[in-house]
Amino acid sequence: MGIAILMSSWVFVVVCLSSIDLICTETVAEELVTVSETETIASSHSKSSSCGCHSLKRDGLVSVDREASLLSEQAAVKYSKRLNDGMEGQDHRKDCPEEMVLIPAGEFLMGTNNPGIPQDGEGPQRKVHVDQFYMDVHEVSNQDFQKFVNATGHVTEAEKFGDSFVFDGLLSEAVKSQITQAVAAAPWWLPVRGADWSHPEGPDSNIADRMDHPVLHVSWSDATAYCTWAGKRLPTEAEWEYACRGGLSDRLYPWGNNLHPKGQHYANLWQGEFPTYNTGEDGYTKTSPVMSFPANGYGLYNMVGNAWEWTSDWWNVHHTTDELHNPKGPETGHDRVKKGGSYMCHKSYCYRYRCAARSQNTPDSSASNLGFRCISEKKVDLMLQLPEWMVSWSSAKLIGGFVLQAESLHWNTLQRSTSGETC
Ligand SMILES: [Ca+2]
Ligand SMILES: [Ca+2]
Repeated sequence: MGIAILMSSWVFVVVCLSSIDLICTETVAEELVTVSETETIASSHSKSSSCGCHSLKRDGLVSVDREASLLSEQAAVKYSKRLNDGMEGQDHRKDCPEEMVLIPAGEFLMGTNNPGIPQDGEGPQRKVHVDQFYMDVHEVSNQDFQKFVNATGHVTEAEKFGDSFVFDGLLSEAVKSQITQAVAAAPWWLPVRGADWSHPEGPDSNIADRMDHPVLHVSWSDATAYCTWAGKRLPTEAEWEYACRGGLSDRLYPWGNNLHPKGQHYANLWQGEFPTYNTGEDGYTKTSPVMSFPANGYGLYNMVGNAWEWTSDWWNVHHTTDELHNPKGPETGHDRVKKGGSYMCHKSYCYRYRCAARSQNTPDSSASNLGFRCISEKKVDLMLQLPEWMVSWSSAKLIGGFVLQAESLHWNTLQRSTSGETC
């Protein structure tokens, strides 16, 4: 399927904040526009948007001056797992263990009665009971996903379609010069041919120096295939949010209500002005290692920030206030729920790095800020902890083949689109 056909059918719901923090939502059809050599993407954006988005200006690469870069590098060390755990100087490969942690059964207040973004369906607050489960302590890393691909031969949807969305601030000039289309309502998202999980910024990029960072450019179907292969599954939104809260009640973030306790960063977010200037004050202008920053009360890292995380629920903004046990969301839908926000989230634009916050994408969407983690009823470590040579290619291929066959039926019926969250 050609990229042009795909682009013309994509629908975007853009949520944005004006300069006075007025939140508005606009649904825009056929949002990909052709960019001529003389027309800037910013100008095409301003023509098509009337929800305050016009105040956002795109002026090329995110600029990080030298002084800011040095401060960012120092912060990256400060918020590394090794320093947090007093492990400085130890084997770097142990920074990213493939572990799960028990999330005990309990009840919690899901959602909020003081929504930061009401139209996302953050409220009303309701009591939910959740059975115990085990959860990956960190987002699935590139290293984890590499093992999956090696064992199964899985081809991601981004690879099948031949493109994925990348934040323009991450792209090389060589890649940007070949792009002729942009998302009018969110011009910092560019469809990049050849962008996929192992080439996050397009064909001239790789993941060699970030194997312990979250895997990106994975669709909901890719995430489901990975979890199935690992003997796990995606969390429901209720399970994810319960785990995010880390045993705390009715708090904004996994660690409490203060975004910067004692002046410290607890998550990889965006500091500066979105989308033009990221100071990297927290150490990272892109993704960070999956076990950077302090873990929450359950031992989970980066539940908010770093990479968005897919859940198994279909998207819906209307919720019952009845007490529910292990809710699984609507039975059908168009989009899947994602949680936690990413390194691109800033309060002025995307105040979604809260446990109650939520957003959505169609299941076949992929982007440079969207990943996942898995859960299971039983602790599963064996498969992923086996040395690669012990994972029989033939047996794993059979397992992977089954998954791929099942998923291919789903893929054939889907149109790729980016809807909802655009940050
Ligand atoms: Ca950051
Ligand atoms: Ca995350």
